[in-house]
Amino acid sequence: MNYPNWLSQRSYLSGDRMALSFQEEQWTFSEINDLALEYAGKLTALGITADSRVAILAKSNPEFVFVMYGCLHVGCEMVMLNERLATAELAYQIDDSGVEYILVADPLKDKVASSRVILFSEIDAAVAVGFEPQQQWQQDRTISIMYTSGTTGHPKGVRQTAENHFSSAVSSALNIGIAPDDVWLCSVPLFHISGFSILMRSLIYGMGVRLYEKFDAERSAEEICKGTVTHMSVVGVMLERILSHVEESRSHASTGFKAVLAGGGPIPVAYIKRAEKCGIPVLQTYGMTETSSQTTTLQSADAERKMGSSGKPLFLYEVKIDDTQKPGDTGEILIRGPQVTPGYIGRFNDRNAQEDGWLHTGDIGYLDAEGFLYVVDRRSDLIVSGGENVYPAEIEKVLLSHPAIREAGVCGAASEKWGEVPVAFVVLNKKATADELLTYCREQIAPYKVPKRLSFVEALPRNASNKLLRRELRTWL
Ligand code: S0N
Ligand code: AMP
Ligand code: MG
Ligand code: MG
Ligand code: MG
Repeated sequence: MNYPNWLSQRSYLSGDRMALSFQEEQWTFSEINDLALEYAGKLTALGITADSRVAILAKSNPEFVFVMYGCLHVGCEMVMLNERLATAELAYQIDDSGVEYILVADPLKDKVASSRVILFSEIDAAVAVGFEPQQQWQQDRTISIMYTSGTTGHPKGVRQTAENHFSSAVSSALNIGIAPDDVWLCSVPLFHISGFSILMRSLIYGMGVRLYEKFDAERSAEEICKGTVTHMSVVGVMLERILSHVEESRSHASTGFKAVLAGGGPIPVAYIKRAEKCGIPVLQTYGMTETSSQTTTLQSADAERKMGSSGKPLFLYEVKIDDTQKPGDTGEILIRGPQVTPGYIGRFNDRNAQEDGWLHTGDIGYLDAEGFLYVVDRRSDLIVSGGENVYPAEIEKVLLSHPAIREAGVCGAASEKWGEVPVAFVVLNKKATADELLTYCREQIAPYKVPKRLSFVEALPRNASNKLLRRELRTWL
């Protein structure tokens, strides 16, 4: 099956509706489509075709959206780079994905050194060639690729197809509902599926997006209380900061505000209770890069009765717990449905994303007797800091590459500010200070991955086969 071109079709069906607003500016769907066609003509002039794979590095602003929508028209695959990553981490993803070009917003140009870079200003300056968009999009076309780390410390590039995004948007609508005047506040990064999925919903529903380049808790609280937006996606840390502002100003959500979609990691029950007092409905969700956002979502009607649950699978999806007999039994969460990625690119190209048709998430949970999912533990060793994933193996690898470090172990520690943060234990083989080692880390990994604490120890906990016991490290905190 094919889809109509989402940009052309949306512009044809509801071209006059508000598509995007940013600061004081706003664009309708037909204006957005015209801009996307203009960008597609410029990208074509620069040599990008439907067979190309390009990477994009930018902050979440309209220019980024127009470049992406230009790419959507062209039909190339987009590797979405996380702007918080360090140069070496970006270089890995650029190399692994084998992209022809890297489209970089000018303020970030120092982050990538490659002859394949095309700056946004160069795209802007290019002379567009006439561009005829494809009227049909294939269902299995890869639209976006996002890197997500794994237990090995090597990030994997996850394919997200048109079908993945379409079924995700439709399933979300069947659960949350849509109305013509809905506006979704987006201040989660567009390079994460949390943000990108808002753009996909926008094109598929004809829904407006209120975009922020950077999360601003105070202004988000204002938009929610004034009802200038109807929905917003948040991770736990963002929700907490918004609640603090609403509580401080003794205000209340507008009745026009419908819900926050809260995910990316566990949302403390205390936040949900506070949100209720502020009149902010919270939809807790369990989703991931491999499923192009939500797989299960808890409706607000069940929020109190099923406190702590991430809800039921959306209409088209299935969830089961591996190797269990009855409700309440805990095991690995398995997922099946049209939102599940067909697989990876690059060095993990031949790695199956599914076994017997099911995505093995590595997350641990149970289904209650009514079929509500409770996530009780995350993928082995995964630390979620403010909605960003941190894998101990990735940090340990960097620490071990320092000449003064003989052994390194990293685990997550609870944090009031970020939910959880990485902390490191190291065994030295020659003298070094913690400052010196942390500076070394800062040069090679994103700031949120740099251990918040580094302790020197005599030895690390290991089992009989010398495997590091990270869980034991947690008892040292
Ligand atoms: C929480 C955010 C907004 C914090 O960023 P903030 O406050 O803007 O920080 P900065 O001013 O940039 O920096 C200040 C200092 O803080 C450090 N820092 C920044 N972020 C972190 C962090 N996460 N952890 C630790 N430290 C951090 C900076 O380094 C700086 O420190 P110094 O000065 O020392 O350098 C920001 O982190 C953020 O945007 N987080 C959210 C990211 C996100 O969207 N994650 C979700 C990823 N997962 C998915 O996409 C799948 C789930 C999903 O799809 C979903 C998720 C949520 C909601 C809905 C859905 C859905 O299913 O649709
Ligand atoms: P990512 O691939 O970066 O999108 O991360 C997805 C991972 O975040 C999941 O595999 C879970 O480990 C974790 N996660 C997402 N949503 C929840 C949730 N509601 N509760 C607990 N963990 C979650
Ligand atoms: Mg293509
Ligand atoms: Mg991730
Ligand atoms: Mg990440």
